Amino acid sequence: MERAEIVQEVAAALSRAGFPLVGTCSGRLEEESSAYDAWVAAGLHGPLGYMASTVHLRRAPEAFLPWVRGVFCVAVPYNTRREFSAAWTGRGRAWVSRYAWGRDYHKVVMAKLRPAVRLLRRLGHLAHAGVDTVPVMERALAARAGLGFIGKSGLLIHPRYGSYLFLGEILTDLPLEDSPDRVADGCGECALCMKGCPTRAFPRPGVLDASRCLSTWTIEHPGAFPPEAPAFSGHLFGCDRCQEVCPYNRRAPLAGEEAFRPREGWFAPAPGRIAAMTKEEWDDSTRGSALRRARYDGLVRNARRILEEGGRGGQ
Ligand code: B12
Ligand code: SF4
Ligand code: SF4
Repeated sequence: MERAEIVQEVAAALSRAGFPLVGTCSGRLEEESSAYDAWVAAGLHGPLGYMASTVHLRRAPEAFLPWVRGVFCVAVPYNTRREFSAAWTGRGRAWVSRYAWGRDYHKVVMAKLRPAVRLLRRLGHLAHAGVDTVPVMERALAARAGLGFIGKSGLLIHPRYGSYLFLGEILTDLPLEDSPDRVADGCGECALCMKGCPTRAFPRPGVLDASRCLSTWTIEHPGAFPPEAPAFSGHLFGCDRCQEVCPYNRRAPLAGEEAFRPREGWFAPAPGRIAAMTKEEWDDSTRGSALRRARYDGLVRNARRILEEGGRGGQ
């Protein structure tokens, strides 16, 4: 089969699996990898030690798997319901980022990638799927594949679907090219995400200081908080503020994926209820959810911090 035919077949398999956005890129990221080096050199990865220790792997997919010659990039929207966090945290409820409302996106997206991986392998090619699970720069790859532009929020934004997108990829030995149709920057004079960030985490447009981001502290950081940790302002797990204010998300269509709908008990919960949760209750109610990344201790710790900051514990 000709290369163009294989690309068409694989792209069709990905569309059938439920990805409205599919593209290819070569995996060469010279400019972006210098930006990444500069980000780590400036210490902007903060407490995310793994972002510094894997720099050499993330410079290009080929550094991770030497046989990679091309990448199929995909995105799937998770814009479910439209309630905004500010309204709920203002009423004393705790906010769970909407990406964690439903079934763990790693599992959902990986399952959708599998048929295309199998197809590539049947056609005699090496293929390895990733959803935030391989050390590659997913946003930079997706931008090169024509899936969107990188906004001042640092997120990949599609002009129609906005930024509530999960990204995934299939690394392959099939040589592929960057999309000739890159999406042009669409931020213009807007800077709502930078102004809307509760912790002022953007030192420059598109550049995030992870040591200020609430996602880092509420999800990634284990144990007690050092004095430099910012106030949580009602955020229990992750944060959506820089996305909620983005005009692209305000007009984006809702996602059709059933698996991303909020699960019982985790949409804007009362912090008092989470702080008092037993390990068994946590285990039952978070099975198959991305919330497990913060572990039981992390979620209870976060809820206590919200209460200490003055969040109300009522039901
Ligand atoms: C580490 C990480 C985090 C960290 C650090 C975030 C960060 N901005 O780096 C923390 C824990 C804070 C985090 C938070 C979130 N994350 Co996160 N995260 C990642 C991860 C694992 C790596 C990101 C990374 O490489 N960072 C390093 C920086 C340097 O890379 P970068 O921002 O991609 O920057 C590139 C471009 O922006 C560009 N660039 C940036 N600045 C400049 C400047 C110049 C001059 C140039 C030329 C280029 C350039 O080049 C850079 C590469 O060097 C990715 C998955 C992956 N493997 O890619 C998910 C990922 C980025 N996260 C994701 C999500 C959903 C989130 C949250 C929304 C979750 C939440 N609601 O709480 C927040 C959003 C915060 C934000 N505004 O970015 C999605 C983003 C989807 C999208 N539409 O873009 C990803 C892709 C996971 C996925 N598979 O869907 N995340
Ligand atoms: S996720 Fe929240 S804390 Fe992090 S950059 Fe966006 S608005 Fe700021
Ligand atoms: S809020 Fe404005 S500046 Fe920020 S990403 Fe969206 S369009 Fe760009």
